[in-house]
Amino acid sequence: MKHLWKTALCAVMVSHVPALQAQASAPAVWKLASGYRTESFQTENLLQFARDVEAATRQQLRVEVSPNGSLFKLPEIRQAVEDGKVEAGEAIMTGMVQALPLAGADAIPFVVGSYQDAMRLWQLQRPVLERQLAQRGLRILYAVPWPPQGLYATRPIKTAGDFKGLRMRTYNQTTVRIAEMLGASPVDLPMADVGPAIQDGRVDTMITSAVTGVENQVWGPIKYYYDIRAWFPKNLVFANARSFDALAPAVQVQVLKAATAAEQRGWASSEAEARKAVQTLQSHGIKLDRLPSELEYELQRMGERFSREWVRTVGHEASAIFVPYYFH
Ligand code: PCA
Repeated sequence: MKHLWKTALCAVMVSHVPALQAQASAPAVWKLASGYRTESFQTENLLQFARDVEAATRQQLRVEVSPNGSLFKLPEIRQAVEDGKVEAGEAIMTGMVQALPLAGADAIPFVVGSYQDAMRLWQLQRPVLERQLAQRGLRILYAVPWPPQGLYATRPIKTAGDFKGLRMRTYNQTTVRIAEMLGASPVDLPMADVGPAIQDGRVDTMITSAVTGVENQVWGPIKYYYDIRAWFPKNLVFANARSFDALAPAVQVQVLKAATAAEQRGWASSEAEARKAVQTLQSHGIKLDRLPSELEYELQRMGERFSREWVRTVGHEASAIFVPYYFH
């Protein structure tokens, strides 16, 4: 009986093969929305991913990357992909915390101190996030971290009190909370607006990567950079699951292969760019300094407070990530 079933199933499958082949030969075009500018190492990696997909699928799938928020602004990208307005997108995970609290693990200060730690966190986050994104009809392609987040300031920071009243640039809900904890006033600005805001004196301090400081040429008003490695936020590249499922199986395989390669390449370039960027900041007269150990300690305590708040909002899934992160 079992055998008969199998034969019947095979017959059905065979009768569907021509349809599959017909589908496979219809080239698909994906729009991929990104909120970051073309010259960013993240976007360069994304463009390489698009070229790889096109080459590996012999143009069965073309991925058209629209950087710089030109299709959708950074905070709207996840929803746009979910709604099928575009087939794929790239967005920073910490910007998705409202929909996916687990993504917020990326911006808990002073938990992840190295690329190795960041990779360990990603390996624990990925399966859980994959399930949650699947419920929203999304599929993860890859993630790449920004270099470690350092502290920039127009004047020396020596005590926690020095943040009081400073205008701190923030880039999402989590960084706003951090600014509040420090007693600074948050000034929410997309990355592309950071340069002018600093030059016009609208921002006194910020926590972001050295790479972002270089891309925005923050020298001049910014005099100090503290390499505090506060967190390693990742950009996530993802697709609408229906769009992905509509691809021929062989094309799907190539997309995932190119995604794995993009992830590896992206992590390596993030690390290399991080080193270069700190030197560039210094070459433009920004002083690379260390915070006094007492302040470092206070910031650690603040990080713990932040993580308690986060665990409370996320619930048991938070421990599914942090228990193995800390104890294995
Ligand atoms: N650059 C982006 C996100 C994190 C980073 O290093 C920004 O500042 O918006």
